[in-house]
Amino acid sequence: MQTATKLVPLTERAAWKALQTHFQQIHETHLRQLFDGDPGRGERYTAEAVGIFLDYSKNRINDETLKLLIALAEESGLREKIEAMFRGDKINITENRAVLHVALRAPKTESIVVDGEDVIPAVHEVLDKMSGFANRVRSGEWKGHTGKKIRNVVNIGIGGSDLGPVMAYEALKHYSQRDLVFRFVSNVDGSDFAEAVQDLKADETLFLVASKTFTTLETMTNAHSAREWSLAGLGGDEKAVAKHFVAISTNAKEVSKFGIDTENMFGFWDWVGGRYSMDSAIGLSTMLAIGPENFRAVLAGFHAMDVHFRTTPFEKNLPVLLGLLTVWYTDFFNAQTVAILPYEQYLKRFPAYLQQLTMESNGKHVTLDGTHVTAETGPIYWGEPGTNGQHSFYQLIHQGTRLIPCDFIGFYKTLNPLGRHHDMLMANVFAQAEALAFGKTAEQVKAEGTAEALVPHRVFEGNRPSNTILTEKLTPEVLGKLVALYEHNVFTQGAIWNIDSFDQWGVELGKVLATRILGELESSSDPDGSHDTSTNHLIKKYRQNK
Ligand code: G6Q
Repeated sequence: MQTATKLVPLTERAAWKALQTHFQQIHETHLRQLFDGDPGRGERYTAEAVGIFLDYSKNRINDETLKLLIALAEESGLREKIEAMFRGDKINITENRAVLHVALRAPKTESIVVDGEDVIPAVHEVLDKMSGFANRVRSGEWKGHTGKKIRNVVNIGIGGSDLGPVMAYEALKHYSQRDLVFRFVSNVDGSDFAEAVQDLKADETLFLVASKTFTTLETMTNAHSAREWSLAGLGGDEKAVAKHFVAISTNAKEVSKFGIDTENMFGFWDWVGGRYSMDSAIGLSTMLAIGPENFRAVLAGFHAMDVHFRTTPFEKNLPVLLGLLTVWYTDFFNAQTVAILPYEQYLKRFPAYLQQLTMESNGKHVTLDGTHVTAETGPIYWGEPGTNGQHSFYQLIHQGTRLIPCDFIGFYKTLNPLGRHHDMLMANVFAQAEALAFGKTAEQVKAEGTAEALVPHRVFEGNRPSNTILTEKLTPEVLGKLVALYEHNVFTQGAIWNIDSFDQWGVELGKVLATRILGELESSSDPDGSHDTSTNHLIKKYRQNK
């Protein structure tokens, strides 16, 4: 195992200590005061790059906070860590792997060497193979076993092999080929598969089995059920598999074992983490939906943000600023969550996608050198698209007792202009962020003629922080930029906490835990009762009632 450069524990770093003192001075200061004392604040605390505008003025910070957070980033080795990732160093030390999602969107002219080999030519070879295949399917040249055109594409995968593809399909539906139907099956719950195929015909249906390892229980179970369903609908001829199944994997051996010709396999590499893989061959469903050219535009968007992250000074660096603000609230204000609030219906799965990206990456309790962290790590990410959330959980953000930093994401233009809809949507973004920051005082409430007894209920304390992210409209390129913005935001947080943001031992545990119990649920003889009494009882109850 490669070992990490030893860093001074986070809470002993000089900038951390300075931030602690500074926190005592600033944490009671209201955003109203910060704005009153600085007429230029709303324009000054902004940054814009690659067409993405960030207003971070409604955060509980001043120039000193920013200076100290940036000093913390420097002391935590963020600059060197960024370079190490882009260079292809094996920064995922617990799996001894490079972390090179940035190579997936690097232009052909770049060179990134891993274990003595430049990985860029292979990346472009796979992209070209995907493009050829996508063009054949989209044009109808690729025929199913009975000679029919493919009309339905079903992606089977879970976790990183599902959430990115689903999110990207939903986000870019506007650009999709509308005569192709896309479905996504992930859960081992048979209802997921049954519902996905219930109105489809096998002779027009193509399955993409997306699994980095090709051993994941859920995906393999669904893939085998898909194989049976497909063959049953195609007269049982095994040869049909070649026309109706393709694999996306790093494991050629298991792909062949399943019966998929490796000719129909799209590869990627161990240096692509599942949750960082939507821009690898795992994005084949996206490419089938929006076409190779649009897919390359997604990659160009990712790359533009990569270059920004790697080359821009921290004080103007969008992912760095977002990451540092999250550390500020998580570790000093003890905020436990971050709300992601996209005001764009097509981004309805973006918060779910970010949940995996952020929480699987930074849900860690030990540092790279194996010692227990000395400060809180990964906050809980959650959210829903606006304005829907406003009619439910925003209540708690406005008037509850917890501090919930919010990221509002809005667009200057809509993809579906319809009367006044878009102005109304955006008016809500600005109004919500304003209300959260400035609130409404008892005096203001009284001045509105509110009955005395109701005044406390109608007071909004304000001082609730938020970022507002604005960009032109939701294009393939912009989606790439937004995802990369959060990937590097996560990286920044992980660098400060000095954790391995790229392993996932908790997820690996889940992959093995159920296997033993499955045997006990299916066995004809009574299990030996060797679990705790609760688990033994639950197993018994299920066996009696199933
Ligand atoms: C992602 C995780 C996890 C993984 C799934 C699917 O970073 O490792 O979500 O993507 O468990 O794994 P396979 O692609 O190997 O089936």
